[in-house]
Amino acid sequence: MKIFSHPNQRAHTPTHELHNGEMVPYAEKSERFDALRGAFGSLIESTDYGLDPILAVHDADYVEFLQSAHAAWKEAGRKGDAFPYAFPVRRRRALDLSRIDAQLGRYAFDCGTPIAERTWTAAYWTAQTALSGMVEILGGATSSLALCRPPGHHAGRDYMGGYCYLNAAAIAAQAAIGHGAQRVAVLDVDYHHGNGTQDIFYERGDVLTVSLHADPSTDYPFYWGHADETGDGAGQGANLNLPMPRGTDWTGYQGQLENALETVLDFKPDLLAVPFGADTFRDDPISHFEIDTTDYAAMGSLIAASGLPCLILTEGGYNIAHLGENVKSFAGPFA
Ligand code: SP5
Ligand code: ZN
Repeated sequence: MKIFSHPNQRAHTPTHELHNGEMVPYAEKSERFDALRGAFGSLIESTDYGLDPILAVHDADYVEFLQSAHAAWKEAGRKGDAFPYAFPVRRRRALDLSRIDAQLGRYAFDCGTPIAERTWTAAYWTAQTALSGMVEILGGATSSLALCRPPGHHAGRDYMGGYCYLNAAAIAAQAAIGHGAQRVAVLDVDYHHGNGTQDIFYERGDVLTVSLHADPSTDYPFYWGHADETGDGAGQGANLNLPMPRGTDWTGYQGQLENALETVLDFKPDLLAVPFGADTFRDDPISHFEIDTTDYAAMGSLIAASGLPCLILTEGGYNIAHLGENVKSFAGPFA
């Protein structure tokens, strides 16, 4: 299996996030990227496919915002990382405001996703890494692994959140459609609901989105990920959420994964994208599932047994000491 990444993905280095009313050290550290890369022997440097495949998913004004936000923040005389603090809530009319604080609120849905000096560079290369992995699949490989960091699955067409800026899985899925795939399935196995991916494809019948995650009535991102969200319009029936309670271990998870795979196979996709989060790990510092390192091999086996060409993309996973071995365990069963 070929494994893709790019050194620039390390460039994103926020220091803090707002968590439970306090500024705490940022959990999505660049050391995560070193741990991911360190777990694998031979890595391939991602190819640059440019902005077009990003703009096929994300709005141009949002992309321009990501590129310019930190410079605007500095120009306003601010120090450190750019944070939003005021948001245009329901029923506010759309306003195109230039003040950086108004822009940050417009394009963010939480206060845990700061923009640092080189956030754009790292997010851009995470997207290129996902695209490089997808090109490998489109070229006939049965699997590939994209070491994506910063992660992507919380980012929507025009918003960031949950440590995510550009939705790498969505960009890769859309690129596959652009290269002639008729149907693509996205099977999200991060601890948190993949709200951005769900949103991007919610009204589309050609991309199935399935997510297994902690119940959003107790866990982030709260406002998406409930079982009754099934898609809309042409996408009706093409979204499946499988929320699970805190404390879920592999025994509980396995049955839901089997249900998810049944839905994936019924959809008859040409290929599968799997945003994988090792934050379901029993010793993850911010999450509450009980999956073990060896369980990830069983998880990978079940998914690989679908026989579908599969792009794996990394998402969360905040126990840095175990991150590399957990991803390696999951990817192991794929040919
Ligand atoms: C991709 C992904 O897994 N995003 C998860 C975002 C979760 N954000 C809400 C939880 C924040 C917990 N922050 C704790 C920081 C401790 N240093
Ligand atoms: Zn997560």
